[in-house]
Amino acid sequence: MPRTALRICPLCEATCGLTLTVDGATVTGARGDREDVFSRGFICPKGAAFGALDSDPDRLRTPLVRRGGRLREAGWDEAFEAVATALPALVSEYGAQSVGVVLGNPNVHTMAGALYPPLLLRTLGTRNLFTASTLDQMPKHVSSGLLFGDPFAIPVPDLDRTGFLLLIGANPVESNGSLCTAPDFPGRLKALRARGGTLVVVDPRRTRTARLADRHLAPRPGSDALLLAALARTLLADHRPTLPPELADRLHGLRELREALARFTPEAVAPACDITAAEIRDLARDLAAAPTAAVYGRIGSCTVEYGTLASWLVDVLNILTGNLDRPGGALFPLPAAGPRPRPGGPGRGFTLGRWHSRVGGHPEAKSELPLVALAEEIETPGEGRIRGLVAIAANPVLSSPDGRRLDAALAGLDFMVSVDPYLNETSRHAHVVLPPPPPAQSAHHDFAFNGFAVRNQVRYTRPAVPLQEGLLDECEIHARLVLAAAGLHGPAVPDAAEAVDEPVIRAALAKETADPDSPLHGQDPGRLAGLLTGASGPERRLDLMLRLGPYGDLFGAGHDARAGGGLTLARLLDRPHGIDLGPLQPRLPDVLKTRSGRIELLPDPIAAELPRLRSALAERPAALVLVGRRHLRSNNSWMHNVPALAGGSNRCTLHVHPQDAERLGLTDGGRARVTADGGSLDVPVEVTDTVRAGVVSLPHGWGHDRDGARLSVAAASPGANVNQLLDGSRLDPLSGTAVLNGFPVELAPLP
Ligand SMILES: Nc1nc2c(c(=O)[nH]1)N[C@H]1C(S)=C(S)[C@@H](COP(=O)(O)OP(=O)(O)OC[C@H]3O[C@@H](n4cnc5c(=O)[nH]c(N)nc54)[C@H](O)[C@@H]3O)O[C@H]1N2
Ligand SMILES: Nc1nc2c(c(=O)[nH]1)N[C@H]1C(S)=C(S)[C@@H](COP(=O)(O)OP(=O)(O)OC[C@H]3O[C@@H](n4cnc5c(=O)[nH]c(N)nc54)[C@H](O)[C@@H]3O)O[C@H]1N2
Ligand code: SF4
Ligand SMILES: [Mo]
Repeated sequence: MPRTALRICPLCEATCGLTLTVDGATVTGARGDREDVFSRGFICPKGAAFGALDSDPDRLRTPLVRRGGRLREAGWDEAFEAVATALPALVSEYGAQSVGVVLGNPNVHTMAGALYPPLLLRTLGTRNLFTASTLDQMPKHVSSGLLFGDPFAIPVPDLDRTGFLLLIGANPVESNGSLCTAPDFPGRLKALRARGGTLVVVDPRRTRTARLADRHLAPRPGSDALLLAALARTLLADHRPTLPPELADRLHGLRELREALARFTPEAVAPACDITAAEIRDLARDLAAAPTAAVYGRIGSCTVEYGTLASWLVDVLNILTGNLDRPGGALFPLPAAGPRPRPGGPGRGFTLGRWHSRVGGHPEAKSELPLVALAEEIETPGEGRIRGLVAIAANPVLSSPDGRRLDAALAGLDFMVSVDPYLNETSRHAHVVLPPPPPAQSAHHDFAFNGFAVRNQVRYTRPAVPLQEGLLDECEIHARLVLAAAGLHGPAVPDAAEAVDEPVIRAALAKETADPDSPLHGQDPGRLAGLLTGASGPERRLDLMLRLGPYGDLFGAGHDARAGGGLTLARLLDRPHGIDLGPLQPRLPDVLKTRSGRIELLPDPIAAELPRLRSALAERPAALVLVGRRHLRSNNSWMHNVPALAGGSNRCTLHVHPQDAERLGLTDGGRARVTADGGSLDVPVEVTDTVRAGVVSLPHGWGHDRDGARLSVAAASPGANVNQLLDGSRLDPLSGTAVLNGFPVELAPLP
């Protein structure tokens, strides 16, 4: 008998609630959960394909262990034993830095990815941490760290209430949003326009999002920092908006900011941006005049040469227009499983470059090193060379620049373990592959995305399908990996949850009860631990975080009417469609953790970067640059194996403007050779005026033509790996983020 079960969708940042139809252990259908407190029934084609993805026959169902050079199916004990033998041996022989850790994007879409990697890193003691952030949003973490003192204090546009939205380098109609969790982002944009609000999109392509907009500006890629600097300068010089006193009193460096931006007049930046000074002045005027407004930038403003400057300027504009931290502007969410707000005041601040990478001398940011530096850290001999690697939910061979080099570097590792459901371009190098179960068999709570959600709410779904025989829950895999990193395996590990999760719970409760400002001060941590409910280690940890969180019951000392008297896991389980916690509220000054206790408008590292931006005014722009794009039915590098999502317009083609096509002798449906720093690719051409002249676009995540992977559908239409055009030398220096957009290319027709 088919039944239904709820599952929060883990396939993009929108976190829609799904109602799955389940027959036995098979998901036969998925629709939007109309009663979900946040997504209200919305679903996209990826969510609708949940069942096909869940039952993809290419998913690994047993661990793989390399024996005699070949990966062979193995049991879990054998797999963990191999890890527990190899990793500690490397650490004892070559030191902690000899093991690197790579964390890929899906870690923010699983509970395991939120709960265990910090423990793994602590156990290994390595500083060689590389994540997808340095291919993505690290510039935003750095700018928030510098402005507000906390790299996670990222304001999100108040999508449902704003009167004016300026979207920069984001295409939420295809991506469904990022660092702005909003199920049905397209519907929310339409609602903004329907209530008389204004949508302005800045993108070198006329995207589906741009087509919804009142105004679309198509600047030259990579020039956003200049455009934003000119907007900020115009606001300061011509509009001088009156700031709400709560905000004005908390600013530090306004005068210095005005001086630092003086040279970025609309006239000065117009040629580099290829937008007229009048258009820039009009936009500044409209932004200043809007009753409420939010400025929001994403991939196209981050993975570019001046990514940190652009990310910083986005919030400078939110501040200068008085829109930071007010309804309708850009606000800081308050997630249910996050910490309770503490009174603001001088904090520890945010520091970059507390250590540097061994070979390239790249500064750390948020304890991470640039992913583009991974290959050289493996290749270059000497003390501290990476010889072992733990890769969790990561496919850097495709997602990071110069995959060919990384491919060769990975092949030379002494030991590599991948936690991945697929044998793909990256995991094929592993000595041990630990596959998580299909998503229907995992519980879900969004630890990461509720911190970026446009509405405070909390939801939790238990596994929709019981864990099938022979599989291990991903939390259990991570817990056993932590133990294996410490050399423990087999009979030495009777209960991984007990051994790994309970110490975390005890430590958190010990800290809480020792805090004189806590209502739980002086209580017995052991007694409190005994009050936790939950069927597993991760559930008990979730219960703890919810109870100690901003809406928590504080074990009886707290109260919140929305959560039925104070949030607990048990109360959340009673509300399977989630609990709405209301619209975002102002949170200043509590979020501030800068040393001054104020918003640092012009932090030193930013001031030191501005001369480089000024020199960009004089540079001659490249004739042709490349940008990426995303397709609604795709997701980075791992969703090309589902027939229901493949094909149609979801193809790896090079978009070329008709003028460029004519100039270069390219034809629609023909082929071209693209060449850049890292090499050449031969790709099919699609002539379209959705890209501006002087810009071509190729999506990422393709290039499934390597031997040894097991992706039968993807391999049939492999596409080309755009990141092979890069050699990894182009970086946003402050954040170590790869420049993936707006780099120069050359094009030639192929017969
Ligand atoms: N040129 C260019 N390159 C880009 C981008 C771009 O815009 N342009 N975007 C960048 C961005 S924003 C990102 S985030 C990165 C993403 O790059 P990565 O972090 O490498 O992530 P994915 O490509 O999504 O690959 C995810 C891996 O996780 C595995 N996986 C899927 N589900 C699970 C799961 O539940 N558990 C585990 N353990 N593994 C799972 C998949 O099989 C796959 O191997 O790519 C970046 N690369
Ligand atoms: N369907 C789908 N959804 C996804 C993903 C996916 O791969 N597919 N990936 C997920 C991930 S990991 C992320 S991080 C998010 C990303 O979410 P978004 O940032 O919304 O993603 P993109 O569609 O890459 O939008 C970036 C836009 O920036 C534009 N752009 C490029 N260069 C520049 C520039 O220099 N200036 C300006 N102003 N614009 C520029 C591009 O043309 C593109 O339209 O999407 C998530 N959602
Ligand atoms: S928008 Fe994102 S979260 Fe919602 S159904 Fe689609 S993939 Fe899933
Ligand atoms: Mo991303």
